[in-house]
Amino acid sequence: KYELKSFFESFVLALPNMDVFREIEGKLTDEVLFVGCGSSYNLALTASRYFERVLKVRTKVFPAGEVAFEKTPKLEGKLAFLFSRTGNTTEVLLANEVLGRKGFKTVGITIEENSKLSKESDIPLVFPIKEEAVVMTKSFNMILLSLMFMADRISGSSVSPYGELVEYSERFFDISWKAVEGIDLKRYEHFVFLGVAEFYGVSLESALKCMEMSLTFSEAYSTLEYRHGPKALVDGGTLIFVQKVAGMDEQEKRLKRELESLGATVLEIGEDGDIPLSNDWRSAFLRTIPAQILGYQKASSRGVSPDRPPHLEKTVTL
Ligand code: F1P
Repeated sequence: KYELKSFFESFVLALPNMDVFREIEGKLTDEVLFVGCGSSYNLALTASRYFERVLKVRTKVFPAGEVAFEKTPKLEGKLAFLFSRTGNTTEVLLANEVLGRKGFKTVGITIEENSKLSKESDIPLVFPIKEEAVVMTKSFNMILLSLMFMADRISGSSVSPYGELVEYSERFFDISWKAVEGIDLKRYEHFVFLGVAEFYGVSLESALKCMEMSLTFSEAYSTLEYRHGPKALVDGGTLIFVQKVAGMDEQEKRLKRELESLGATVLEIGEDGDIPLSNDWRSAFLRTIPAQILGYQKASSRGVSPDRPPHLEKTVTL
């Protein structure tokens, strides 16, 4: 919790001296690619939506495996962001090679200075974050915060909400912890995460987190998509998190009523929600925290390790 605050402060101080920042700034005129695997794909998806929103750039997002084996539509543009916490995931490295051959400048976003991605990408962007666990948690939040902040700085939009959100992060963590602690987790074997736009990326990441950490069936949808089929699986063992968004109050209320009438428990994250938070898109970097806590607490209640899921390695190689 404390770490997020000190990381943010040092990132803000370092930003004006980052060459990478100026290089990126000058190359945002064409379509920009966002590429990654797993949590890093969810990070790419979430960041791309915010870049589109504030910088008015066109973006395309691909799982690295589709770029690596050239299964995408024709790729246009000059700049590609490649995300990999460890910087050694095979598909991301192959995607970096393919994009290089196609004339893209690649920005390698990672936390490992000595990784292949930081050496092989044209513009390495290495964040000073330490994360030992196999499952990616704080790197997701911190890298997302940094990229959104960068996008706002480049576009000249206000960055003051970040200060307030980072300030609120410790309380948000505590509130989320208590909210999850208040749930009888043994009752639930099905977790659902709903959100739109940036908060859809956050929901995908939330579901992946709960699945990896607690080995519980978890899924994510764009909020109203959930009514178009997936709700057939709702019962008393379903716990649903809705990421609230400005301008959809009425729809969210009706959805909550409907899902509760089917037996589900629904928790809302956002303004006037069960876990209160600003509805500003900039709050995206905090919105995975309730799921990270849920994954942790559910794993504890099942006696499994939230840090080391079976069959999974920190770096997935092909
Ligand atoms: C990608 C990833 C992680 C996941 C697990 C396996 O890694 O899929 O998202 O949590 O650790 O690898 P990376 O390319 O970001 O290092």
